[in-house]
Amino acid sequence: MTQNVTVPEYAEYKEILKGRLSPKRFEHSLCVADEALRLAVKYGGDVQKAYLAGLLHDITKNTVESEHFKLFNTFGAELSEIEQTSEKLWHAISGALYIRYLLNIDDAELIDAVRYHTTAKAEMSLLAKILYLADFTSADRDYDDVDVMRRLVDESMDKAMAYALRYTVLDLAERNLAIHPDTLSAFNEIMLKRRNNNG
Ligand code: DGI
Ligand code: FE
Ligand code: FE
Repeated sequence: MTQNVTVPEYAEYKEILKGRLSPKRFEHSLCVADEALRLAVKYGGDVQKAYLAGLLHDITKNTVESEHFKLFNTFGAELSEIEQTSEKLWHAISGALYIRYLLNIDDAELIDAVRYHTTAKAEMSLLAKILYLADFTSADRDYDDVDVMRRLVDESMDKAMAYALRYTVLDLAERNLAIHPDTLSAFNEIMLKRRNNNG
């Protein structure tokens, strides 16, 4: 496990999460928090913030449609057509609102990391990348190439971002799902960066 790094217990947040999430999703949140902490230690991020972002990132994942839209309306979030029609994207938007306004966590970087943890975007902060990748490599994850993803995330953040975004774009295309412009921006950014670095 992680060496000598301590983070607060966050018992109150865990209680709130337990009340809002299925047992499996609660377990996932704890695993993403642990993995985000590990990556923050490895890549020099803010360990406490990474853990908290991991813990809270899916806070509205098991929320019914009406509650998502209540949060959007109450806090003035305007959704694009693709956001309105892609329900998997709702929890990232409503989750950021929930954390900012209902939990009163006034930390723009943490809120932004949660907001973009599903689509990614260009010019992500270190914290946002840590959360995005921790969601792919947390201990509870079990998809075909999770071992490749776990190897890459320990090798280089850029390699891991490139692999994760390629995986996501291919998966969405294969399932005939619309690809969010933020996902494509993140994909293009990392592919151009790798091309330039490779000469
Ligand atoms: O909430 P998790 O399951 O832990 O993971 P997540 O927040 O990364 O959500 C993954 C889901 O989001 C997966 O079903 C694919 C979907 N998704 C990610 N990017 C896009 C997307 N769906 C659409 N339509 N467009 C995207 O760009
Ligand atoms: Fe999520
Ligand atoms: Fe998640």
